[in-house]
Amino acid sequence: MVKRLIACAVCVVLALTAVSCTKKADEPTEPKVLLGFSQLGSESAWRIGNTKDIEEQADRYGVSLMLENANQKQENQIDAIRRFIAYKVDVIAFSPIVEEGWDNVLLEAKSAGIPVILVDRDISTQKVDLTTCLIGADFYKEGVMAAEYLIRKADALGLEQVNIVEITGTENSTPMRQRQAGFYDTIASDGRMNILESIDGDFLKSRGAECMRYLLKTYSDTIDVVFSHNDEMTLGALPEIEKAGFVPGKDMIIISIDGGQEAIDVLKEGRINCVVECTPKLGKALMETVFSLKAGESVDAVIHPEEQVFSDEQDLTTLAPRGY
Ligand code: GZL
Repeated sequence: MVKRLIACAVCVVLALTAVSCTKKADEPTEPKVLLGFSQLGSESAWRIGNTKDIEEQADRYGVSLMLENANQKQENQIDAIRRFIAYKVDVIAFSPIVEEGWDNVLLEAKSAGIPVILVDRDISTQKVDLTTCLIGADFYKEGVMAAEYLIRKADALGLEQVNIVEITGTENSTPMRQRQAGFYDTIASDGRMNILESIDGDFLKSRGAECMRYLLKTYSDTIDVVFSHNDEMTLGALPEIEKAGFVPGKDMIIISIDGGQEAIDVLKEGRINCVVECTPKLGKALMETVFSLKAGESVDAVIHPEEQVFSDEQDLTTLAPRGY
């Protein structure tokens, strides 16, 4: 009797093992993909939203993510990329804090045969094929859309002279260079437009406040427009404008870029006039590109997300929550 029981138990174990082996053999096994991502920092709601989206999409797509935060230092990004190379990740992605200074480490990645995806921002190099593609906004177009809004606003108000102060993002970064170029190129043929001064706010709220204090002290009520390269700096500037006795959105036209919830809220309050959207939600496109590269497929050189403009020309009451 005991022998029969043992024989039955052995048959059951063998059957289960066979099923599990067969099951494993049949299961479609997605290739495990290891992505090394160097995030430049946590300087803004946009950046924090970008990091969150990349983590969520990696989880959703089953991508193993090694994410390192460089805390606004290029040398930390370079070190992280070298660690990813040593770790032999399948793909490297990073958001370069500035455009220059990447040739050596990207040549090392190329020698190691690891494809590199640029996320959000671009690099400037004389070398060819250091990166596979760029997934990020068309910053030049964002600058154009900001200027086009200002021209419409100046027309609507019948302004004959428009004095502009500009608070720029991180010097030598792609968004700073291209937002400024798009804005300047678009106002160049409009004789009313005059840039009083452009000053670097480094995409930081605290620097936005400092820059605005200096600009108010220097130009006071001659300022007609504040063009700020991101919401963080705009939100830092607003209290300084109010402390100086001016009504932002009325005494001064305030134009911002990113489109995070806090900026949309002050837009609805009338304290700013225009926010050009720059979506941080690049994670889905990144994961799809990672899988394409892993599968040996070709990918587009540049992937730009769709973006829009929010302003006091629209009814924003039904606008969905921004998520960043
Ligand atoms: C734009 C991104 C910029 C945001 C800022 O894609 O690089 O950096 O506009 C962020 O908020 O700091």
